[in-house]
Amino acid sequence: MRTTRGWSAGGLAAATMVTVLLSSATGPARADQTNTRQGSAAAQATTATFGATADTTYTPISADGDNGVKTTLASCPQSCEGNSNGERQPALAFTVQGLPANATNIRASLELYSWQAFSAGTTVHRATGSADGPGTWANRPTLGAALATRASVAVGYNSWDVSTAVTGNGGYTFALRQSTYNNRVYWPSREHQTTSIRPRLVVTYDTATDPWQLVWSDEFNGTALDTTKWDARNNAYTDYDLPCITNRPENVFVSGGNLTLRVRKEQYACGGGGTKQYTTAYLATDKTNQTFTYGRFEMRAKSPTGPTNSKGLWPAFWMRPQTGGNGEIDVVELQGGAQYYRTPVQAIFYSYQPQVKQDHRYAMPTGHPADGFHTYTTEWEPNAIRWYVDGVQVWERTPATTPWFNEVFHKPYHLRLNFQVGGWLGDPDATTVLPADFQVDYIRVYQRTS
Ligand SMILES: [Ca+2]
Repeated sequence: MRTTRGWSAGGLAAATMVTVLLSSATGPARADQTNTRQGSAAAQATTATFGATADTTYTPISADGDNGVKTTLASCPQSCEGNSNGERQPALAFTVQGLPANATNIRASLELYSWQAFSAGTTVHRATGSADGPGTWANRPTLGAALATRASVAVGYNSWDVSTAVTGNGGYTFALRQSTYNNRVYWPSREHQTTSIRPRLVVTYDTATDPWQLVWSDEFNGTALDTTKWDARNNAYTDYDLPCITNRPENVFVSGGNLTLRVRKEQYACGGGGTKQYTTAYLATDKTNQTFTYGRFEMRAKSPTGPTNSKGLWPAFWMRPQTGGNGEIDVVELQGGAQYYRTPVQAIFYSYQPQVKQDHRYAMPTGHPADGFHTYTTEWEPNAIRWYVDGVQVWERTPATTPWFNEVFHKPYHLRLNFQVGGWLGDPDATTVLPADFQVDYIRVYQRTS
């Protein structure tokens, strides 16, 4: 084992990785899958009940359960006192509030209580206009779309499905139009002394509960690398690629919301490695003791590996056991050059000598890693490891696919971000545009709570 300056395991790991990726790159790409992230869509239903904030209380009739002042609504198609047009359409206003931003599948029912059963058909409409007052014909609401109809009135709460009208927080006014039964139907108003029979709007919604909870992240929103999280190798080099690794701002910096790993073409005296023709950056969390056993590891990044200008460039986000030894999880390898630029690589390693590994190339259906920011995610669980590109699952490994899964994937791993130059995929040539920036918007680590 050749030892590189300052550390050895990482260098050897990446060096042996390259050979195999080359061999697999010529094989047919696995068919793309379209699964979405697992475990992220569990829904929990919540019900909220709202009382009316206004209604067209009808007061003068002390009959049919009208037990006092402003305690009843009345509906009727005709023969209503004080209503020369013979029709009364009580209106009720509600304010829906407190629904969370991630509320989905919102359902709502308007519920009115009746003391008696009637053969009265009633239709609830969305309404505009005042719902506050005696409900006189002159002040009647303007009826909007019919939402729901009941053929009769039952004793107890009667409900109308108004889900199509209730879309979230906000004010909603409904009017009740009675089509049959030649008399009034009385309904307790919002001011009825018995609170348990007042009008209500029952709203039920789902909230997606994500079992993956954020446990660690670097959003790179400051002005300097957070050295409590990352160790930036300095004045180091590997035996498998060309550059000198430095922690200078010329090679690694945080600005504009991104971490940038920059490869430069320059002559640089690199310790015992002599003069190098390129410089680069290499970050890891082993020395900062940021380690994880299982979790969802996600990077949002823009790679410099475009179709025509990136030969010999190779950014990567990967993980290694904190104690060294066997095992490696590559969230993504973003290899440059015309042959590779569209196919981010997913990989796992058991050992380097002899080399035992499994890998996969995902051909992005449109675009490529250099055309903008993309997300690269690995979900590492006790019985499966899944890879995603832009939220689409592209690969999965399990103990069934990988005989050595259980031997190496149940121990703490640390994170690595590096930007290789040259090596087994070829060195930069005259077409390679330098400096080249590997821009990382964030690194996030989630772990399951359930
Ligand atoms: Ca950011």
